[in-house]
Formats: sequence, C-alpha cells, structure tokens
Amino acid sequence: MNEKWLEILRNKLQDNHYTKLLDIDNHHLVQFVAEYIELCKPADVYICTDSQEDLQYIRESAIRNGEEEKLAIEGHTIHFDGYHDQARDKAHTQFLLPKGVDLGPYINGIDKEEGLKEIKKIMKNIMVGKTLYVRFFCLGPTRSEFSMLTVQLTDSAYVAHSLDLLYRQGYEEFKRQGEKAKFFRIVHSAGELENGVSKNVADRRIYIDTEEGVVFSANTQYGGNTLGLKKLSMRLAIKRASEEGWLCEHMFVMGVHGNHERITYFTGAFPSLCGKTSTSTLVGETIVGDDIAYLRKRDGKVYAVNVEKGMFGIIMGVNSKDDPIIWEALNKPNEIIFSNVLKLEDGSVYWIGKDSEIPEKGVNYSGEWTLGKRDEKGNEITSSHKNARFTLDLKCLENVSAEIDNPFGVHVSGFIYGGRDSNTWVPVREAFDWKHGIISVASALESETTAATLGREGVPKLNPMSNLDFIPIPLGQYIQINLDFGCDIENPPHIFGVNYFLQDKKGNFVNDRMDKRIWLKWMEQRVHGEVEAIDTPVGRIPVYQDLKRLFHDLLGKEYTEEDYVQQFTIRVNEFLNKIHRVVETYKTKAPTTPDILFEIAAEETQRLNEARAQFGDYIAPQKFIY
Ligand code: SPV
Ligand code: MN
Repeated sequence: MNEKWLEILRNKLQDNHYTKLLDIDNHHLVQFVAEYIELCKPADVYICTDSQEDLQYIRESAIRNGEEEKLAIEGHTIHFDGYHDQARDKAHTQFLLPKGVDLGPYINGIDKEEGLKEIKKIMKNIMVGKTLYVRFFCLGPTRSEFSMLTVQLTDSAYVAHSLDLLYRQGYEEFKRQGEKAKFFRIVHSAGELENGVSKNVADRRIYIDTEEGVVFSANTQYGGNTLGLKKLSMRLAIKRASEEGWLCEHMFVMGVHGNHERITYFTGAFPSLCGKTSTSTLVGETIVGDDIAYLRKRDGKVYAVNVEKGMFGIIMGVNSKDDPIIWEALNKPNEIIFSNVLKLEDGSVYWIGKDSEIPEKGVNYSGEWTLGKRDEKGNEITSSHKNARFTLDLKCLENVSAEIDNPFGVHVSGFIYGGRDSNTWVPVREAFDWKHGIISVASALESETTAATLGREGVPKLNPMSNLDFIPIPLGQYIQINLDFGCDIENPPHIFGVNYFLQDKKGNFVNDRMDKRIWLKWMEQRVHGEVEAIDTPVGRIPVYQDLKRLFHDLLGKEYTEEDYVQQFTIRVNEFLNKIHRVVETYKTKAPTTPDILFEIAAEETQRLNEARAQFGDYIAPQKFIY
C-alpha cells in the first residue's frame, strides 16, 4: 500500500471506519477513496458496510441532513430535487474521450484531459463541511458471472439511501474478492445545498470515463444523474459488454404466465415514460426487473438478470385501477422514498393522476405551492413534477419473481421493443427473424420525447434499443454487436415490437391501457407456437380470432373486428416515412452503420411498395391472408 494514501485516510477516518475500509484488501480502492478525500475535502467519512446498523445510519442521515423528511405512513419519506434538477441532464452528461477519438454525433463527448481538469476544479473542496459516504454494491446477483462490483462515493445521504433500496449490498463481496476485485468507481457530490437542494446548477456535470471505469457527478441530486449504479455505470457496463461479448440493455425482465402454469421470460426495452415499468408490474405476471438487464449466452440460450433489485419508478399516473400492484405497495408501511411529489399538511402525498382529487395547496419541488401557481415565465407549475418518482425495493411488490436473485439468470424467450409512436407501429408485431428484429424493430425504434429528460416534449426521435442516451461506443458498432449476439445461437429470442400509443386520425388512442396484457399473452403463445400469425410487409401480426379469445378470457372484453382493423391496419405511408427517416439518420449520423441495416430497410420498403400497389395506403390485416 502506498503510504501517502494511507496517511490521508488515517488523518481523516475515525479508527473504526479506517478498519472497515482496510478490511478490504485492495490497493486500488484505498487509492481511489484517499484521492477523492484529498480533492473534495469532506468533514468526515462514513465507510458503510452491509450491516443493518450502518444502513440505519444512512436512513437517519438523510433525515438529519434535511434531504428527506418523514411522511405519515411508517417508512415513507419525501425528497425534493431542485427546481432545475428534475431529470437526466443530457447536455451535461459527457464521455471523456482521449485526443482524436470521435464516437459520432450521437455520443456526447469531451476531450478527456480538458474534462478531467474541469471536473476536478468543480469538485475541489466540494464536500467541505459534509460527510462523505462510501458505499459498496454489486450490480446483478452476487457470486454470479453477471456480478459487477461498484463503489460509490457520495456526500448525499438521499443518494446513499436510494442506493440501498435499489442495489444489492457489496461490502462483503469486496472483502471476499480483496485485491482481485475489479470494480466501477463513482464520485458524486450534490455540491452546496440551499434548502436541502443543489444550489450550483450551472456547474452541474456528469462525466464518464469508460477507459478507467470512473464516473464523476457534481452539483445535482436527481437520481438519473446521481445514482451511480443506474444509468452511469450502465454506460460503463455497455462498454465492458461490447468488449466481452454480452449485452447490457435498457430492459425490464419479466415472467409472462402461459398455459399449464408455464412461465416464459421476456425482456423489454422502452424509452423512459413509455410503459416499461407498468408492463413489468402487470397483474398476473411476475417482475424480475423494470429498468436494466445484463444478458449473456449459455448453452445456446440467452439468460438475463436484473442489474438492480429495486425500482426508481415514475409515479405520474399510478392509480389503483391501472397499476394495482404498485399502488398497493405505495400505500403500505414500506420503506419508500417519494421524490418531487406534492407533500400535504397531513403528511400524505399527491401526484398527477393519483386516485384522489387534486389538492389546493402543499409543498412541492417549487416550494410552497397553491393550485394555479406559475413560474417566472408564466407557465403553470404542476402539483407534482411529471418525472416525479418513487424508490422502493422490489420485494415490496406482491408479484416479484422468485428468480430475482438467481445467479444464473432467467432464460429469455423474447425481446420486446416499444416506443411512443402516435401514428405508425401496430400495437404488436413479431419480426421475421433475429436480424429483421434487430434492424427493423430495435434499431428503428423511435419515440416522441417525454418529461424524463430536460427539453421539449412530443418530438419523435430515433432511440435504438431505447438505449441511445447510454451508448458509449459508435452507434453502428453497437447495432453490429446486437446483431452478432443472436446470430450464433440456434434459437435466439423472438423479437417483438409494441406500441401502446397508436392514435386514430382524431388523435384518440386506439387502445386501452390494459390491452398490453393481451399483447404479452399473445407473444408468450407465439414463442411456444400456440398461435398463428399473419405475415405483413413489416412483420407478423395476430390473427383476429386469437385476440378475440384473449380479450374475452383475460379482460372480459368484447373485441370487435372493427377494433382489430383499426389497430392492425398497416399504414403504408407512415411506415415508409419512418423507414426513410430512420435510414437518413443512420446515413448521416452513424458512419459505422452495418450495410445490412440499409439492405433490410430496402427490402421492407420494397414489400411496402408492392403491398401499396395492390391494396392502397391503408391495408386491413385480412388483406394479407391468402
Ligand atoms: C429513465 O429515465 O430511463 C430511468 C430513470 O429509468 S433515470 O434514472 O433517470 O435514468
Ligand atoms: Mn430507465
């Protein structure tokens, strides 16, 4: 061990904390902790083990520091992020790139030397007067080929507390692996706080060094910018996966229940605010994870684990009817952190779309709030933020899978991709094969922008695999890696595209929220060859009779042929426009795109043109039955 680092630690850490840290026999870890103590100058350091006592200390610290406040229901707390710190800050999230490296226009990068200089300047003395919490976690189940250790330094007890709900403890694992441990490293500081929220928003930076496996996050509290094990180490993991032949995807993992008590596992990639969490928590199915999956191949099959063990879910629209499982968990004495919702005088909370009436007043992310309050630009401030969230451990949910910690993962039979698409994709379709799926479903995924990132809402944007925000390698290379992943296995997962947001010409949604239950059952039966499908130019779609039966059996709903035609009519021009948009984007913005993308797009275009010549612009599904 280098004496200089030990000296820094001895001077700053109380004996018991020094012992806890040095009980992990890893000189990289010692250097990392010491280096950032030296830079950030915290008042003291808390080395947090996996013990209940330490975790309790973190909970209490969040309250004591004023970052969380207790609510009326036992175990519930509320946290606010600053008014301008309510979502992932895409503009200030940048990869640190060595000189001369350009990953293409989609990958937001900054010269590494320059970026490191800047972030180190911002982080100099940033923790003065505060406690630095040192946290150890394991991404994926412990003692598994999927496991990835991570250490996070943070001066926010709210962040440290959230991590406990979301990730598996890793201190013992670090100890066990000692000098052999390879791990991701995150340094976070909320910076100076004012009324409990980060004050220096102008100096908010999230810099990611994929070469070293280090992430820096400063002057922010919002989870997407600060929970190092979430989207920050996801970027590091995608890079690692790309070098090692596995995948890290923005996907839920869930078990869909089929005939004869069969459970079939699916992963699903959806951009933020597009129904990923609500799909994975549907009644009658089981959830393994709702946000990030690691996928590996074994014995010719694909296996997935949930990287996390908790949920940082969007709360807007959660109500007793549409999301009964989450609703139940949120109304019980569970350990839950609500963020950026409205706090009422009686210690309860309100959010947009909750069952109850909208209250007249309360406290929200803008401070004291009354109905009709406006910001300085005259825009109305909603009761809770659209991106307000809840954080809980998945074990609070009644449908959590027994497989969640299985170190081997679950065998995945289907990949689902879905975006927010008001006018093109049918509600569900199956790709012809793996390549067709990766290209014309996954790589062509577009979504209309939402409140989950800063900026204007409602603009359609290409979001391949719903992973665009997190890809640290050239986009074309990432597409190729996805293609390769399924190519050398005999039965790769079936690939499906779904769209919960299709509208008619008047702008009305053509599906109910619960219809997604039907699509899941249909996909499950397709995987097992129990239902037929109709070949269209863009993939395979359900046969009316199967949907009629499923709607009747599952939802007790009369599903008419008109419903079917409205939902599954192939909108030829819209599809052609989309393909054109997507191809142009790859051509102009992703120079390393594999040729096969353009070939498959050209084939699909040709099939659509031929169908149009025969049947016109809007083709009812029955036309494709020969
Ligand atoms: C998402 O926005 O996709 C999330 C939440 O899952 S965040 O942590 O902000 O990424
Ligand atoms: Mn997500």
